[in-house]
Amino acid sequence: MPTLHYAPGAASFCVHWLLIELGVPFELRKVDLAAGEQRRPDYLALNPAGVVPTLVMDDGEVLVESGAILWALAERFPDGGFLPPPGTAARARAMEWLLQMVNVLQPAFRIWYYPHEAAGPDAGAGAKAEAEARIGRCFDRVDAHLAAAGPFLLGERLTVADLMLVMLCRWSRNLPKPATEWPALRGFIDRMRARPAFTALCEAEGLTEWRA
Ligand SMILES: N[C@@H](CCC(=O)N[C@@H](CS)C(=O)NCC(=O)O)C(=O)O
Repeated sequence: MPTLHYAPGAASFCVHWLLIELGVPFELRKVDLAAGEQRRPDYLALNPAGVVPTLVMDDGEVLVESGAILWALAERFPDGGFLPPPGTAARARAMEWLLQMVNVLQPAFRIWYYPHEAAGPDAGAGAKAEAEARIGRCFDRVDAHLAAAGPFLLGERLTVADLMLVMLCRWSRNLPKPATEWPALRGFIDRMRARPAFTALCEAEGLTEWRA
């Protein structure tokens, strides 16, 4: 069965969630990021970037990058319905939202949590402020979209892009203005957190904050 290398609440969160939603049997292997296990040679052999998630499939195929893994799993298990049919405009829209999340929001969070990486030890405060503003502008756009065309990013259809969005909203819980302060985003988050798979996910990862 597939093995997910994960850390609680990290970028592996959305992949773990999808595996639970799909009802696919899988194994979990925890990577202790604080202890630097992601930089051990055996882990780097799987994921040279030294980050989670890594998903090792039954056939030995190794998948990295959370957005790409979500897409691959949704394709491999199409009955789960987490992507519109191939070749449709809706599927292109799902890719568009997923890439926006991964290209715009996710890097801004990396800068907010690790500002010294982007700006060096002396300019961290400026980088953090800029990242926070960028996250806020992105939440403005997503909130307006959900208010006009929700309840999910693709309207009535839940897709892997929604799982990615919830994970990133969760990461905003320590920001001065977390995602839950945007009204349409709040409604979306509450609907997503009410899913039994979300509760199972938090239990499995030992997460007590930001529950339904
Ligand atoms: N774009 C990557 C980001 C992966 C990533 O940065 N994961 C973080 C945890 S959220 C990590 O493993 N950090 C460990 C490190 O940087 O040493 C993905 O979505 O898979």
